[in-house]
Amino acid sequence: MHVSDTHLGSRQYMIEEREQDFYDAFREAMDIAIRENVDFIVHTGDLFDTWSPSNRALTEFKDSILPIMERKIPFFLILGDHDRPKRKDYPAARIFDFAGINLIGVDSLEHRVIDIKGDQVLIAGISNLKGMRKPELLEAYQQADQLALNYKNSILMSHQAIEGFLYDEACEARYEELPQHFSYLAFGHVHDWALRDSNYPVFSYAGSTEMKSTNEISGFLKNGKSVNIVTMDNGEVKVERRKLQSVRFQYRIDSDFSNYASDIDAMISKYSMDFGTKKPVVSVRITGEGSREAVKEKLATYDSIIFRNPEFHSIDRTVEIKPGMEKISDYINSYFSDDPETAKLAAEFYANMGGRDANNKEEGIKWLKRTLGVGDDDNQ
Ligand SMILES: [Mn+2]
Repeated sequence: MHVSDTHLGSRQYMIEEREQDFYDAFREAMDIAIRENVDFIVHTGDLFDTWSPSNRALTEFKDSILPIMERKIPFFLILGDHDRPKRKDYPAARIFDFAGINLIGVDSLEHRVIDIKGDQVLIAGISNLKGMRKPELLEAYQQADQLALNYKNSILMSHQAIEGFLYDEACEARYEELPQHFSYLAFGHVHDWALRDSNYPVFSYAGSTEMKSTNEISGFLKNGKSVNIVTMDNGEVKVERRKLQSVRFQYRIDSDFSNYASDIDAMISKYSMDFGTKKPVVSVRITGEGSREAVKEKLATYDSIIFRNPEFHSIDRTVEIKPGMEKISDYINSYFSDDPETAKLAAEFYANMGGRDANNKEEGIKWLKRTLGVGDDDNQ
């Protein structure tokens, strides 16, 4: 089974129930592994939502893997960008080594060879490498490809953005740069499920098991959330999805003051069969002029739906929105996601350089020197 981006400990929208949802989805994934009688599990990163998960997240993880441990199902894991430790701490997942959680590829490419019913299977993994470590990544891919030459059945685990699956600015490698000799490329990082099985090797983003952002809603409505059940036979790979039933239904309504109520009713009649046992969470964005209080009162009348605080916009503005990346600070925060202090510094530096035009380099550097208390004084 290939599972990814479980983000245990995440609490979307600061709604209490949204923390439990991530635990439920992970537990369901582990149940599927047992039901499907899988030989082993690969998890391609972002197991936890942060590098320093809460005791609750650690406990939920432990409880969910106990049945896996009892059945001695091997569990291989790499780190994502969310759970890679900051500075010199240990990865949280390493606490569970005694339970058979095999964290590999933390600092460089690592591999294991396991025997499945007399067949040798190569499992290679490299944890998330971002930004300036990009050349290392391509080297690791080449190194991995050499290893794969010796095995008929092989899997590479990696947690990166590959061109064609996310907007280009965020991508760390091109599809053509991926190793060619593996049977299956198990990827994490992109939260929407994706599969390329028309050519060799078979490539897949298993996708997240719950929604981390409203940008995942359209992918969820189309494909649902799932894990991959992968069959390998003499290098032949077949991928089947198993949909997760516990995922909380979400929807996003973009409307105006006169139509929002009918849009909500249309959503209910179209999707109520898909709501499942959990109350759906609905985000509402309203453009134009009208009574905001009346909208809030109306939303409060729906007992069976959790509405987030509605978003109001007085003028309709069209901007190109990339997933989770509306502002330059989103790019900066994403790049330094494990180091909020540096992210803040970088954002301020950018602002002091004159922002988008960046024509005020001198001012920016002066500001930086002043802030860090280093270098020359202003006269030089
Ligand atoms: Mn993720």
